[in-house]
Amino acid sequence: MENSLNLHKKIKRDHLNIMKNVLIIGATGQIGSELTMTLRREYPGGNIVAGYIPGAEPKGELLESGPAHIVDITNPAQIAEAVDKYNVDTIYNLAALLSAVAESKPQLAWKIGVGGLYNTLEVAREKKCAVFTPSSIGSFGPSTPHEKTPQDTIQRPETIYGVTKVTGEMLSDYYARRFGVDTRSVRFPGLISYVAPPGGGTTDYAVDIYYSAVKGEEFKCPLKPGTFMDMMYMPDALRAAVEIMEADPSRLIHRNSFNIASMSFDPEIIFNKIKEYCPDFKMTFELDPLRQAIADSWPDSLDDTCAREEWDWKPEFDLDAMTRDMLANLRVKLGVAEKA
Ligand code: AKB
Repeated sequence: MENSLNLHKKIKRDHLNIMKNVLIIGATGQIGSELTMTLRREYPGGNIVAGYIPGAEPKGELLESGPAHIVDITNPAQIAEAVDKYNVDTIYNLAALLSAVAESKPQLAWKIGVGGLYNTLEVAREKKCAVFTPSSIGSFGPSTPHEKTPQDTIQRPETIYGVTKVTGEMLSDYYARRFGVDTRSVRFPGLISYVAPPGGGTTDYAVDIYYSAVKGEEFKCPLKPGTFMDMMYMPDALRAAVEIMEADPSRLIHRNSFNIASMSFDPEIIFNKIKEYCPDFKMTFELDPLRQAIADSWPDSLDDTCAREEWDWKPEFDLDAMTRDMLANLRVKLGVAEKA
C-alpha cells in the first residue's frame, strides 16, 4: 500500500506521450479539484481546462496551474465555446448533486444530471470528443442483489440521484452505439479524501469521521451500525477515471458503467480502524433518517470482476492504508500534532 503523494507515478506511464486537451466540467468540486490536477500532471503538453460556475471559481494551485473557463452544464453554448477555444478532445463531466442533497432539489438534480449530460453528449457528438461521466453505487436500488452486486443486474434505484445515474448510463451507451461517441464510465463508491469536502452525499460520514478524529472531537454518526457500503480512497478513484479513458477500446465489452471496488465497511469497522491510531476517539449515533434509508437501498459491496478483466482495474488502498494516509494528511491540513 502506498502513500497518496505517489499517485501520479502510479498511473500507467506507457501513455506519457499522449497529448490530450481535456475539459473538466465541475472542476472545483470534490472529485474535480483533484482530477484536474492529476490530468495536468498526466498530460503536461495539453490544455487541461477547469470548467466552473460563477460562485465556485478555482483558487490557488488549481487556478494558477492551467486554463479555466466558465462552463455551466445547463448551457450547451458554454460547453461548445470551451471545447472550441481549447481544442478539447475529452470531456470529464463531473457536474451533479449528490444523493442526499438531490432529494431536496429533485428537479435541479435532473436538470444537471440528465439535461447537463445530454448537452455534453450533443457537443461531444458534434465536435468528436470522448466523454467520461461517473455513475455511482447509487444507481442500484433495493431490488438489486446487495452483496457482491454483479456488473449487469437489476437497476431500479429509488432516489432521484440514482434515477439520473441509470439514465446517464443508458444515454451514454446510446450515444456510443448510435453516434460512435467514445463514452466510458465507472460506478464510484463513496469517495474519501482530505482535500475537498464531498457536500451532500450519503457516504459523507466516512470523510467527516476522520475530521472529528483529528480534531479530537466525538463523532456523531448519521448511520446505524451494520450499514455497509463500498468506499474508495480518492487516489484510486482518480486513477480509475484516467485509466478507463486510456483503456484499449477493443477490450471493452462494457462502457457505461463499470463496477469498481476497493473496500466495504460499516460505521463500526471504520471507527475501530481509526481508534487503532487515535485511542481516545469516541463515536455516538445520531441517525439521519434520509441518509439511512438511502444507504439501506444501496449495495453492501460490488463485484468489479469486469473492470479487472476488461481494463486491468486494481485498487491500491485498503482501509488501513487509507486511514494512515488520511490521518497524516489531515493533521498537516488542520495543523494538529499527533498525540505522543
Ligand atoms: C453519495 O453518497 O451520494 C455519493 C455516491 C456514493 O455517489 N458519494
